[in-house]
Amino acid sequence: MLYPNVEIVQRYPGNPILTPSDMPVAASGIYNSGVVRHNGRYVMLCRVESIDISNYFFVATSDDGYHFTVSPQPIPLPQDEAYRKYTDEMIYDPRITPLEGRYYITFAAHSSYGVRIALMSTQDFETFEWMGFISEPDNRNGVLFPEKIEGLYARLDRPLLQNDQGDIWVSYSPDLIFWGRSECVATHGKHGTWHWQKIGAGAAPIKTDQGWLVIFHAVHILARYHYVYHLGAMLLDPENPARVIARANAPILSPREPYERVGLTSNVAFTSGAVVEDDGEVKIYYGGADTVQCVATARLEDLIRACFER
Ligand code: M1P
Repeated sequence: MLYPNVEIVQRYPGNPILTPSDMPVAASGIYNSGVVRHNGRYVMLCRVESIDISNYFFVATSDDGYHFTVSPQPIPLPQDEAYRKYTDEMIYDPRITPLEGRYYITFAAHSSYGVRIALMSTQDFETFEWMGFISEPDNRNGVLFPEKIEGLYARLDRPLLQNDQGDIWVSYSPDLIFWGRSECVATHGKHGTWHWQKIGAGAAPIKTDQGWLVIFHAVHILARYHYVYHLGAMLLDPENPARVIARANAPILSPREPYERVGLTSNVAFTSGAVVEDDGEVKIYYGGADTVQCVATARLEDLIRACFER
């Protein structure tokens, strides 16, 4: 099928908005960061990889959503053995969900046991409450919905299948710690499609009058094991998010610019943050090539239309 040559997602001309040289430490990458609006400002929780391949989360703030100032120190994380046991290899891809007056941060915690979803929360991005690991291995791309659904907290995540494939699932919880009633929401595509290998949820689902808008990443394989990470969009039933109402057939953004194509991992656009403005503009924050932080904008109504029309 041929799609009209119309881009509904516009890259910010000043991309990338943060690069390793903006970091207060010697970094090889700053990307896949979570972003929310807090007290009238934009707050980003940056995924930072230092030159010795250690991972940190730094807070960065902005008045306009494009120009960010990074705090000099990473946020404090637990130091005890119980935390280190499941995080000693990597922590990454923080996603932030505003929920009941707090901000809940889910992230991937990697160790020799595999990758799990970890949870912490904050009210002010100065002090953080560690809440625990909320999945078994192998699961990541976890993100909470911003409100309870049918009386339960809800999250999207991505359990890994064999051969590094994966689908988006939903689970429910009475207390954010114990999760169950899991159901598959959306599957990766057939061989040869742009979402052929795996898909994973991005920023916290956005509530719209058409359902929950989920901006996700989807991976296809080029040649022999060269992954290409695209961004896609889908709408989920407001009361039963296991039901997909509509899903864009084509990516809403694919690696094209040099900062998306060339970096530590080539051809990656990966989102974990989005902010909806009062006028209906959506700022989509995404990592470029596992190296730099980028932002693009779209109209909320265009993203919804893309789910139905593309
Ligand atoms: O290297 C590209 C991406 O690979 C992983 O994505 P997924 O969770 O879909 O497997 C993550 O490690 C992500 O951080 C990274 O950008």
